[in-house]
Amino acid sequence: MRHSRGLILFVLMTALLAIASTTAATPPAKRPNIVFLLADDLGWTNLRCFGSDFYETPHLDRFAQSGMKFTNAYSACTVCSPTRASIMTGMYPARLHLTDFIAGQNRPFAKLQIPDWNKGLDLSYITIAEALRDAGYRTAQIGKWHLNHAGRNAAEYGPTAHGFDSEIDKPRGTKGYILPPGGNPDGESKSEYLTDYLTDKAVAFIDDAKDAPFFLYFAYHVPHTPIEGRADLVAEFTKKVRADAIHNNPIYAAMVASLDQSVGRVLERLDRHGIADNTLVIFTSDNGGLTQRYGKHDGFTENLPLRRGKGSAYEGGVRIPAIVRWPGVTAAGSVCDEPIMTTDYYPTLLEVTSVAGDATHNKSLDGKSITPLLRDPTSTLHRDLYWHYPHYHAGGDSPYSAIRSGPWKLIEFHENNGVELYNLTDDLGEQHDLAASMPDRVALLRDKLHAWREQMQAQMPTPNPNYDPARAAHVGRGTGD
Ligand SMILES: [Ca+2]
Repeated sequence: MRHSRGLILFVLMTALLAIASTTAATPPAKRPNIVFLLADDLGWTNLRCFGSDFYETPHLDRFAQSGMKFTNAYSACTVCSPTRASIMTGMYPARLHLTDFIAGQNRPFAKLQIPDWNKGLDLSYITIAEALRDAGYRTAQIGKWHLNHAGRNAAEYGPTAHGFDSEIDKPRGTKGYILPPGGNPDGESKSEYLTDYLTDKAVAFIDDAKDAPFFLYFAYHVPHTPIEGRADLVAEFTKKVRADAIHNNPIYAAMVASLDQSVGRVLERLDRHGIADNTLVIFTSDNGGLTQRYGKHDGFTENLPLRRGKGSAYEGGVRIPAIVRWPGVTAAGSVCDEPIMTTDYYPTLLEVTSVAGDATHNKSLDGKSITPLLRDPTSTLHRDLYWHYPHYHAGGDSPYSAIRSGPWKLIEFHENNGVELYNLTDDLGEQHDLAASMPDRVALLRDKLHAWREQMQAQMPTPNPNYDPARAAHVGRGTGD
């Protein structure tokens, strides 16, 4: 009896001492590293863990299992540059007046004339890279930027002008995704496929920066056109094509596989250095998958069950995969259905890193921190989301604005001021336009959309004096990619 009482006391004392020593030994919280992985034109269903029936993404699937998957994640725009600007600034493209891919597309005889928009991200904005760098982070940009002012000195508006300590993109002489012969002599992979080359640079940066808080913004080119995969992967997927699958392009599958392998290598590097537990990793895309050009289905990929793809006002244009892992916060394998947008990452990253940022810039942030969702995926952000695209696009629709409010989505097409209304909970594929049967709901949402456009001082398209119905689809000079 006495013996057991003594043992209990001993155990209690040991436990108390252990707690005390743990408390005393806990170092001040280390600021987390940030790794932001951005795919280009990757559609909502284009990962296996988001429903692809053909593409293989084992590394991203495992990553999703270790973090939080967002099923209602949106790009701020249906094309590249504006979404990238929204990530860098936390603001809506409409507010930035940067609303199309740089340099955009000119339709001289279309019904509407597009506004005179900003073809570059002005230096007056404090990008997330600048905010983090000024707080002591090492910052690196690797891959595609697409925020340069067209026709001006690229270095003047490139990543290093916008807060990145370093920037690396494709080497000179690269054709599509293929480096010039001998173009990657120092790379770990020795591969002459662009994605592998950029991944070599990304892991080399992590090797070098592992002891400091760092922000790595790795913006892939895949799976954007040209559709061109690494030969061994194309051969592998060519053997696996199935006639009954929604996704059936082996070259596109090879590009997605390259992306997946790259994400695997980046995540492995964090593990190897023992810094994964102190690194927040975001994976997402900049717009939906490209499914058609000039009204013709191009067969590259599909976003089904979503309607349409890149360039379009429908969900296929703007709903994208998103996975976030914040170790110690996001529950492994969790799923969040609350809508989020690429504008949200700026305030989220400020909060996660405890960086104040620039007070003036922050007053105009349109995004909301998603940290409540990362802590509890069932919580809500209580807000509506908006899009404004006063442009024509080869992939899809004419100029439009849209709002998502709860399950409702209202699209306003500027050529005729017509509206379409969908309930995304009942009708994810946007097949049943409810506008005619729900005039009150339409009026409410249209008022909200117009009030938001006023607040943004959004640029509107105007009637085109050179409108020629016979030549409306003609693409003039000044087209970009
Ligand atoms: Ca894109």
